[in-house]
Amino acid sequence: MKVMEYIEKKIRSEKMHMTLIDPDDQSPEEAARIAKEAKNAGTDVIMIGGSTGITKESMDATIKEIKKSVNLPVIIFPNSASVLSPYADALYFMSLLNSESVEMVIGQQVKGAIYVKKMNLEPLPMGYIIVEPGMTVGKVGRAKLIKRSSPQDAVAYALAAQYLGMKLVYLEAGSGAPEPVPPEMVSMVKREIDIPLIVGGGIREAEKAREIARAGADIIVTGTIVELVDDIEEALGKIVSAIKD
Ligand code: 1GP
Repeated sequence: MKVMEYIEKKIRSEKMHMTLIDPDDQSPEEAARIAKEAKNAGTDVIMIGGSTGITKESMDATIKEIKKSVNLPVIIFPNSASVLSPYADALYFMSLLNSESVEMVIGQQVKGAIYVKKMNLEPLPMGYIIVEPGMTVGKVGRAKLIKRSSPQDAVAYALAAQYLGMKLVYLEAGSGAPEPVPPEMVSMVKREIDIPLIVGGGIREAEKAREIARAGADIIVTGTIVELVDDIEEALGKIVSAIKD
């Protein structure tokens, strides 16, 4: 089954959880161990990416090792066209819609397109929208951050993504954000769009995850949490059960 089909089918009956692993933060073997524990905790997809420092070598090696140990779909969450890997199942073919840099909106996509074709990667067209505080990705991506107090701006970007034919919208507060995207913003966006809504950045507690899922996120992404706890399976398990409740 194609990854997009898997996502569309799954969110008809439940909320999804995706685990983001930065290939730059640990060895490929360690990444595979994290992926395995995340799978045991009930995560549905492994996303691979990060804002800085990633090489194609670490991307390839990490994905290969993860694919050896878990049979979950692996999606590349790229920060540029130079980190694509043929070992993944799919990649977010994403545009940072609220960036001031044309390179982030369409430049890297043009550079990467032919490689996506050659590597036979499934592209998942996604509109990426960065909300305050934005953290590193907000800076690196030169985002004109959506204000936390202006959910209507997030709605406008999300609708534009849908009308451009994108299949997913991702509201991002930035990895390690002190607070996730406000639930009121999530619910306003969800009310107006018909495509699946992904929310990530700053989600470390089960209660917050539940609140955001209830507000209307179809997919919750967590990354940093796995670096903060000793027992990944237990910590992620709580988040996953909270959103799938
Ligand atoms: C970053 O949304 C993801 O793109 C994950 O954020 O690391 O804060 O969980 P965290």
